[in-house]
Amino acid sequence: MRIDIITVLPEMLEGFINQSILLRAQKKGLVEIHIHNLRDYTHNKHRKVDDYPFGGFAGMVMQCQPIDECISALKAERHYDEIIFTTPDGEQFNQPMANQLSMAENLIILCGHYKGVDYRIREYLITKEISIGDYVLTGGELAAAAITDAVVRVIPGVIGDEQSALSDSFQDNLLAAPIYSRPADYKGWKVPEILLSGNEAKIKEWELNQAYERTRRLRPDLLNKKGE
Ligand code: 6GU
Repeated sequence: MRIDIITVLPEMLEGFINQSILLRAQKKGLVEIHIHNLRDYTHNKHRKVDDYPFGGFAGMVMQCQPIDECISALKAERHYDEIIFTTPDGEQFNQPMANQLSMAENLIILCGHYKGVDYRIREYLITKEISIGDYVLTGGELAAAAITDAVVRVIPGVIGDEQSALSDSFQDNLLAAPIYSRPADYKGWKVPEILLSGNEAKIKEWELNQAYERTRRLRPDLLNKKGE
């Protein structure tokens, strides 16, 4: 899969995508992530990408031309399954959306600046608008990073033990059970006895009960979604 991210703050994303699991996924050839600096698509001396809004409103607006030319250049090379715009008024991102996007061949993510993008971009070029939650960030870069991370990690082969992506919290609308490592007793803080028993069936049963108990207590809303 290939992800093209368009931003005015490329450094913010470069660091993020070249670390840890995202870096390894790229090295393994499971994903290509390309960051595009929107300023490279301007034609003015100061590489300016925004201008005053019509109507006398406050703030600045990212103009159509650089965004259109960047997206057009990408679309001339390959077909894109979705052209995503990150914005707080988009559809709320969740695990099913990440799973679905992970099956795409090519994605564009345009990092939005709220109020700040000429609406014609959204009307004519964008196919999907995504928010990562009900709060406002200064820009869409952090949202693009979150989406990229969640999408890439569910691509088969990205996480060593494939089971582990499937058994995540939210994959089945259940929170994960608690997990522990050695030592079994640290300063008197003990690991649940059952996990040391070697009884696989009992351990599985404990894990599922814990998952239900934690979901009921912390995220009862998820139980209503089960089986949806
Ligand atoms: Cl996608 N962008 C911005 N600027 N703020 C957000 C967001 C996106 N999602 C939640 N808050």
